Amino acid sequence: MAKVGIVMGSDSDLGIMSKAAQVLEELGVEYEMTIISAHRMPDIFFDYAKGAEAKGFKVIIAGAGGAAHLPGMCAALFPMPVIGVPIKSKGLEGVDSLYSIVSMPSGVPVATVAVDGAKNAGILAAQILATSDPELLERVKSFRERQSKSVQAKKEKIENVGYQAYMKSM
Ligand code: RP5
Repeated sequence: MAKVGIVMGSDSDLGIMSKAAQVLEELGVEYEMTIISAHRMPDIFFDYAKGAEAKGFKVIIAGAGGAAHLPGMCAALFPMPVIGVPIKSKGLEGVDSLYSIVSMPSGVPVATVAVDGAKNAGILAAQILATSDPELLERVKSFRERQSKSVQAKKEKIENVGYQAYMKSM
């Protein structure tokens, strides 16, 4: 059963939101992904957010751009953690999305990642689930280990070949 719901306001968000799905796959976390516009289909949105707990979701990752009310309204209706992903908008570069999502009233938090930060949203969702899942915690630890090794390899390479050769090989 999927423990993470990934929802976004438009298919134009999918390129970014797919990064949350990819990292959850890498970490072996089941998710369910959908598109629901809180503004354009409010009744369907309401059913989704009200039914998410019964469906077995423990975390919702919600991405939206512009007047980005989707994550906040998920948090209003779903009693477990909601992670908001502000999507870069055409007019205001995602500052509108970020401020909309991060500015929740006291009592109804949304854990907000950076503009287009869907990968971190996926990692954070896995870390939340890992607090009660020792096997997932081990997978999160190995993910971080691989990440450290990858940066360490870059450090050694730039020190060995110099920045110009490094840049040519990028
Ligand atoms: C928001 O409006 C969506 O989350 C999307 O980021 C933005 C633009 O949507 P489209 O006009 O591309 O459908 O609701």
